Amino acid sequence: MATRMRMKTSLSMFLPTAGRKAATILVVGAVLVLSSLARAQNCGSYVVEKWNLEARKKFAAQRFGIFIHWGLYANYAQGEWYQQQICIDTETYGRMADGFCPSKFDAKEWVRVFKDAGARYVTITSRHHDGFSLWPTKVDDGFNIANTPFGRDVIGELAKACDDEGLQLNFYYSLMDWHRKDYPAGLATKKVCGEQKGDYASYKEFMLGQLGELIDSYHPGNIWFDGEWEHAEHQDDGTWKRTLEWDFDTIYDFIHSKRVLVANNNHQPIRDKEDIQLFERDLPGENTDGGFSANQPVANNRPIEQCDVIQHGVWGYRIAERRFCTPAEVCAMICRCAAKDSNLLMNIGPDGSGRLPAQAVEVMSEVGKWMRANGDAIYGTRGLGLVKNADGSETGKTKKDNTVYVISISKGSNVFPKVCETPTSSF
Ligand code: JFZ
Repeated sequence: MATRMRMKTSLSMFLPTAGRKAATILVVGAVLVLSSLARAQNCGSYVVEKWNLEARKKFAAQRFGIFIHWGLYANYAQGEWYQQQICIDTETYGRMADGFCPSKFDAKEWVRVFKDAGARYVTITSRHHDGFSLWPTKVDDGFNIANTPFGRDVIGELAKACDDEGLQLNFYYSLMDWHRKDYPAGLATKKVCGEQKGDYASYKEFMLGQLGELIDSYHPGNIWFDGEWEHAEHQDDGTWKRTLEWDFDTIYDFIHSKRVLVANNNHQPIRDKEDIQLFERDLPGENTDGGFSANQPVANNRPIEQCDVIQHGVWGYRIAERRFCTPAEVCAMICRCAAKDSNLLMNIGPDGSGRLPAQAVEVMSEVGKWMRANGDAIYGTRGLGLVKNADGSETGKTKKDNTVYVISISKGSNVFPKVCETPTSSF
């Protein structure tokens, strides 16, 4: 728990002018308004297809995945929001493409580490908010990996390595964009691009083109959207309004037509066509992260995934940040998630040379040892709940076939969770 508390962050970190208080009010208000808008977008006649239900089940059974935040920002080594935080204009930031040459990138080695840690899938930032694509996309203005000295297809190499080792690859895809002129700037983007009106029809066409490329070329299990949340604005009369109609119906239908699942990190109640519910640095239903998931009800008929960071407070690599979760803390997170019937997507930010931070590799290797001994209590189980005990420890329960797993999670950051198997009949 201590780790979770330390890793808390707030929207105010990202906002240009609003103070912490205003930011909190903004998030809560945005959640309230977007909640009703989200409901309005539900399409009552939507029927989930069989392939989709099966894919959701398969995803939930995987229980543990690795999140990778990697892009040009790794060269700055200041986290993935650096461009926005210090206001580097698009043109200047773009020059970093000329200096992107991660000669140590080795997809096979990454996958060896992930698999050894016990992960069953990988979700990578195919394109983060800076708008730089990690594959040689044909539909953008050239702001992609093909136009760097490196030139190799990072996504393609990772897809091949994952495929060879039986890991599912998924793609984070940013809706928000700090690079393109046709993207209508929202709250966070305005700081970099000013009051850019954009042309959403054109931007949407671009996104659909990229999503089609990604899916047809690399066959992901899901597309993991992020950035919708920057388009809710506070009005003087105290009301809130959505500042962009994303037309998710069209986007989601397109992805589903290719038999790929949809997830959206929007901190909203789930929409009909969203297949996986996401919780960012917060356990489903606890809403303790200071705003992000306040008021986000847990969907009772969807797989759930909680994402979290191994390196304190950042997703993209930050060179000065030496605090990492301990192996026992990561295992405790996996257990808490499983008890809450959720997957854990644990993030690692590789550096500008293409290496996974050495500390992360060490931690993951220990996590793997625990997972090999205790994975029965995690993979393919359903969560039966998590309770906090008077002494600060927690007890989680999971179930598979005729076995209930009772998991004791201690307070200390170096004590690994303990699993006890019990036949269902004794409950
Ligand atoms: C988003 C990204 O901005 C971040 O860089 C990372 O990729 C993470 C997984 O997702 O984080 C958020 C999400 C929502 C808000 C702020 C940051 N929000 O609601 O203000």
